[in-house]
Amino acid sequence: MKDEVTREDRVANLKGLGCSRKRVEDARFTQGKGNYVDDIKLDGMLFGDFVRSPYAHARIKSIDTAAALEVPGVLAVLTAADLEPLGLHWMPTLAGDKQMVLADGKVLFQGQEVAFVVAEDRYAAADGIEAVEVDYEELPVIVNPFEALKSDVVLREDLVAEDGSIPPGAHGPRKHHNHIFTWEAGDKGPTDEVIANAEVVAEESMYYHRTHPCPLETCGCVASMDKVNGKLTLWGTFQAPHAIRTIVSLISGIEEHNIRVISPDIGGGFGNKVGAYPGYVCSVVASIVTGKPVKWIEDRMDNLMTTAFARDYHMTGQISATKEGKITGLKCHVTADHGGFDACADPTKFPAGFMNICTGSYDIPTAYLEVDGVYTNKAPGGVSYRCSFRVTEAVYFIERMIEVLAIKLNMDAAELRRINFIRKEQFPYTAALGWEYDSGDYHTAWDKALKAVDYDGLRAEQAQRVEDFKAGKTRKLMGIGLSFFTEIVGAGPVKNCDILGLGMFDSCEIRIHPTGSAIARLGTISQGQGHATTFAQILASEIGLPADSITIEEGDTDTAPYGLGTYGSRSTPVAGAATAMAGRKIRAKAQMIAAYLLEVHDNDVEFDVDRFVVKGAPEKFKTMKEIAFAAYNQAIPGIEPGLEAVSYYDPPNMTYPFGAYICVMDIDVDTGVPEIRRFYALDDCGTRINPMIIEGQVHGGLTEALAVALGQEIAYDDMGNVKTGTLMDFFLPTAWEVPNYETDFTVTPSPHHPIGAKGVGESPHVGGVPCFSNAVQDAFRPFGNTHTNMPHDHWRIWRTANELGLHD
Ligand code: MCN
Ligand code: CUM
Repeated sequence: MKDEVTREDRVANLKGLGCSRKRVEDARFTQGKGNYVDDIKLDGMLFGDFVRSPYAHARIKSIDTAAALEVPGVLAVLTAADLEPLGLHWMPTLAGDKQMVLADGKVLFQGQEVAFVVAEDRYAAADGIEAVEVDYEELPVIVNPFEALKSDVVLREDLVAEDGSIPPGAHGPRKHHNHIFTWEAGDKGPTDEVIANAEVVAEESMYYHRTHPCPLETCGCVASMDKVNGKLTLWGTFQAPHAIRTIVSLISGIEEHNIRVISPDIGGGFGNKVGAYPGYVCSVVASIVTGKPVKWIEDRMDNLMTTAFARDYHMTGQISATKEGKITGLKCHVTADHGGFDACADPTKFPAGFMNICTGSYDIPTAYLEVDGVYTNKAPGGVSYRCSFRVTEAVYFIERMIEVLAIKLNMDAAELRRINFIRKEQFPYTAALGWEYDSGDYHTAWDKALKAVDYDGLRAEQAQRVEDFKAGKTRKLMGIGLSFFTEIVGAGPVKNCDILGLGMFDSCEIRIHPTGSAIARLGTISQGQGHATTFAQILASEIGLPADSITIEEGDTDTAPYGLGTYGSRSTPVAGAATAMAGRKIRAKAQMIAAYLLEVHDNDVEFDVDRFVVKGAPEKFKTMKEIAFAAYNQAIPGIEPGLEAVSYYDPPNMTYPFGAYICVMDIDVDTGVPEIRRFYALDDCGTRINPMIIEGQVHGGLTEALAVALGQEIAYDDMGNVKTGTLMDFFLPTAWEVPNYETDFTVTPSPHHPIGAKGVGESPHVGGVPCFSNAVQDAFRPFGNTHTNMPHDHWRIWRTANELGLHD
C-alpha cells in the first residue's frame, strides 16, 4: 500500500527553490545535440570572412579586390568604400565611441577587419582573402597607454578637429588626442588630506594584465534577409538579443518588427558576446546584397586577437590607516588601455564600469577614484570575462592594497580585514564612492572560512616552513592567499543603468496550459548557466507546479518579452525577480479561481505548496493543476479565461553578493611551479536557487581565476603583434591544472529581491583572482616581497624568487 503523500513529498515533487535539480539542458549537450550558430545551415547559405590587418598601425593606400573576385566561389568583396554610401563603414560602440566596421583609411590594431569576402563556402572565402591585395604604409605603433598620452602620433584622426583641437568625447573633455575620458568618483580634496595626515600610508602600483574570456564557441552569426517579405532573421552568439535587434534596426533603418534575432545554444559567453562586432554588420549587408543567407564564424585566432578583451588596467593606490590598522582613506588612479576604439560594454553612465566599488568590503570613510581611458594600437573591447563591469579590477585592487597595508603595519592580513569589515548592523551601507550595499554579514563568513581551513594552524606551518627553507631543509615555500570580496550585480535600476538609452530592466512572460504545465519566456539568455533549470525552480515554488512541467525559453526576440540580456550576473537579480513577480500575478488570479471553485471569499483561501486551501479547513482545497484547467473551462464571473502573466522588473537596487576565499599554495623556488594544495571558497549569494548549479558556477569561475592569475594573458610585442593568439600560447587550464575546490556558503538574503536571491555567476572569478595572486605574493612575503604583477606564470615566479636572492 502506498504511504500517504506528505507535505514534504509535495514540496520535493516541485523541485523548487533550494533543490539541486539536475540540469535539463544537459540531455542535449551531453549527446552532441546542441544547436549552436555553426549548426545552422540554410539553403544557399554563403560564408563570409575577413581580410585582417597584419599591422597594428598602418595607413591603407589601396585595396585591390579584382583578383579575389576571380577566385572560384567568391561572390563579393566588401570594403569600407562599399559600406560608406550606406553609412555603415563605421558603427556606434556601446561605450559611446564609434568603431570602423571595415578599415576606413587606416588600421589601428593587428587583426582589424579590412575587407569582407563573401563566398560559396569557407574554403573559397579563405582563397579569396589570400587574393585581396592591400597596400599598407606602416605607422608608428603605440602599445603602452602611458606613452600614448605623451606621443605626437595621433591614433584616432577622426577624433581631432581640423584646427587640431580635441573635441570632447562621450564622457566629457579629453586631455590629449589619444585620451578618451577622465572619470571620477568620491572626494579628492578630503581624501588627499586624510592621506597626508595619516599615521600610516601604504602605496602600490599594479597592472591587471589584458586577458580574454576565450569561450569554447567563438563569436559568429547567420544573417538571412528575406527580400520577399522584407524580414531579416539574425542568428548569433548574442548575450543580449533584444539589444542587438534594436541596434541593428537603428543602424540599418530596417523597422524593428521586421528583424528577428535569435540566440540559439551558446557555447560560453563570459562577456565576449555582449558587444556588437563588424562581422554582424557585414553579414547583414552581405545577405542584403546577395539575397542569400550569410554565415560568419570566427576562428580561434580571430576570437583571441580581435574580439572583446578584458582588463588592461594600470592601477596606482594609496591606503591610509591608524597604527592599529583602522583604515581611514583610499585613493586610486587607473590608466585604462582601451585599444583602438572604446568598445566597452558598460552601462552608459559608467565608462569605467563599477570600478568605484574599489573600497571593497571595508568601512572606508573617505575615498577617491580617477580613471583615464586611453587609446592604443590594440584590439577594442574592455568589459568581459566574468567581470561584473570592472568589479574584478576593483576587488583585485583593494585586496592587494589590504595585503600591502598589512605588510606596512606588520600585521596579519586576516585580522586587518576583520577589523575593517563593514559590520552587519551597518547595512544597508552607503560606501564612500556612492554605492548602497543591500545586505551582508562579512564577519560570520570570514570566521567560518578561517575556521574551516584552520588558519592559525596554517600560519604556524608557514612559519616553520620559512625556518626550514632558511635552514636549507626544503626548496618549497608556502603561501596563504586570502581574499574577501563584495560583488555588485543586477544592473540595474533603470534610473542609473542603461545601455544605449535602453533601461536595464528585465522580463518574464508566463503561460499556464490547461493541463497544468507551463512555458515561461525571459529577456535573458543562458550561455551555459542553466537558466532552463533554475528559472523553472523559481516558478515552481511561486506557482506550485513542478519544475519538470515548466519550459523555459530564451533568446528569440519574436517570442520573448524585451529584456537586456545576460551579463553582469544580472539574470537572477533582475529576470529572476521578474519571474517571481510574474509567478505572483499567476498566483493572485489562481487564488480568485480557487475561491470561486471552493465557494468561499478570495481571502478565505491560502496558498500551500501546490494548492489553495480553505483557511482552517485543510481538507478543502484545489490544486494548481485543477485551477489551471478551470481557468480554461469554467466561465467565472468577472474573470477572463486563461492563465497568463507578464512582468517587467526594474530592480530598486543592485544586489551585493560576497564571499571569503582562501588558497594554500606550495611554490618550488627552483622551477617556479606553484602547487595548489587547498582552495576553500565560501560564497553568499543570498537565497540559493540551485546549490548544484551554484557550485558549478563557482568551479568554473575559480578555474578561470586560476587561469588569469597564473598565466593567461593577451600579450603584445612593441610592434603590436599579438604574442598569444593561439591556444598554444594562451593558457587555458584543463582538469590537469585544476585543484579540488572546497565550496561552502552562508545565506544573507537580499532585502529587496522578491526571493532574496543575489547573482553568483561572476563572484568566483572576482574573488578568485586576488586569492590566487595573494597566495603567490604571500609565499614571498617573508623574504621581502610586497607586490609582483600577474600573471604568475612559472618563469615570473622563478624570476621573483631570483630577484629576492632565493637562488643564491
Ligand atoms: N543561481 C542560483 N542561486 C542564486 C544565484 C544564481 O541558483 N542565488 C543560478 C542561476 O539561477 C543561474 C546561475 O546560477 O542558473 C547564474 O546566475 P546569475 O548569477 O544570475 O548569472 P547569469 O545567469 O546572469 O549569468 C551571467 C554570468 C556572467 S556575467 C558570466 S561572464 C558567466 C557566468 O555567468 N558566463 C558563463 N557563468 C557562466 N557559466 C557558463 N557555463 N558559461 C558562461 O558563458
Ligand atoms: Cu563582464 S563578463 Mo559577464 O558580464 O557576461
